[in-house]
Amino acid sequence: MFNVFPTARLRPSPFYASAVAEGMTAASIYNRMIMPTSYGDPEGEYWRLINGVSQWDVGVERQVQLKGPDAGRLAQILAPRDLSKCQVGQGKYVPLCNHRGTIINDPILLKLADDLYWLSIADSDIWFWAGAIAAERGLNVEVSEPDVSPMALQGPKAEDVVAHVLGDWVRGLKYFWFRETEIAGIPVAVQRSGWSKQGGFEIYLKDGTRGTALWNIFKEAGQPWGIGPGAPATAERTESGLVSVGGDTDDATNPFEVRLEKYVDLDVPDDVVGIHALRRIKAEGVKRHQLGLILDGETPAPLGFAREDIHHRGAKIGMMTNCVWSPRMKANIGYALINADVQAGETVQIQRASGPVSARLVPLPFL
Ligand code: THG
Repeated sequence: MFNVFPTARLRPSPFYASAVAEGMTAASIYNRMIMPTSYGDPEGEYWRLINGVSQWDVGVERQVQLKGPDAGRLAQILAPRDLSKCQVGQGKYVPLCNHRGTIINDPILLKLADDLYWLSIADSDIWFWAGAIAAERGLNVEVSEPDVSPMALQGPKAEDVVAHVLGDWVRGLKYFWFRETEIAGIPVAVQRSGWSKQGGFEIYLKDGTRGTALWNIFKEAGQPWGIGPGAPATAERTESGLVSVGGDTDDATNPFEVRLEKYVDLDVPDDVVGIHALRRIKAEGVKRHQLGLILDGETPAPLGFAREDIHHRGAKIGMMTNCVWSPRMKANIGYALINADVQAGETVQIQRASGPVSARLVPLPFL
């Protein structure tokens, strides 16, 4: 074991002390922050997410705030998805692309007011990007990072816990919709969202000094439902087909290649960043696509993010971007990013460090 020293550039989240107190045993770095990834019982943490309710420090999902008269215009310029009908209190999943149509982030956009938006980002620096584009386009909008940190409650029993704390109105929240409120005087936004397909909520803490207090309120309220600490789970998200931008994508991946087509609207205005490239890519047809892989063998392989080559009939057709043991499928599963002419149903060979392994290509999601 070694010690991690949080610094101004390796920022702990407001829930970091709680994560340590809960017995955090592993962490990663995301958005130049510490992201707890395990509490010592990966299998138990997985089943708690599938069957119960799991509490996550996801303060690394940092917010890019757009504020001012042109906030809505900037949001639309950044996102190749039609936002014209997005209402105050609504969130939307928006792939962000560069001018070549390459996906650079996939935040949840929250519309807090006509002149106030947050982009709840994945792992890349969007403040520079948004600020530069706003300035180049001469927009009247301020790009900043607010004091806002998400904590997630995920799993089939999350709704009962959140309703116990906040009231039954949360049961009526639609997917990605949110409401700003207070919990024991702590300012929060409560959204039906989270990086799993097991259902749940995210509580966006709006005062970084109150992290421990907020954590403990949900920890205590969740006792009757067996709440416990956890983290975004590679196994569950892979089974569920969720995309991890930067993990499953490379520096040439467009949204069509990784099943995000339904979040792209090609008829957004011409000033949207990347839209010309996306229209051209769509017209020419995508060269690669993302499929699931079910690997041969019945013993859990080590977690893999190595981007191993995939071969089909003796030729390299692409790469495996992640690989994890699925407790529900009892198999090692992963994602393939491969030539679009090789379809589900085919058998391929993955060039693993331990030697070649056969795998079957299947549609996503697995479950
Ligand atoms: N919550 C918050 N911020 C985040 C994430 C989150 N920022 C980083 C990262 N996760 C952003 N990426 C995603 C990816 C997928 C989803 C949410 C954020 C997601 N997708 C669903 C799906 O693909 O099935 C639903 C999308 C839809 O239908 O609109 O939930 O988790 N605060």
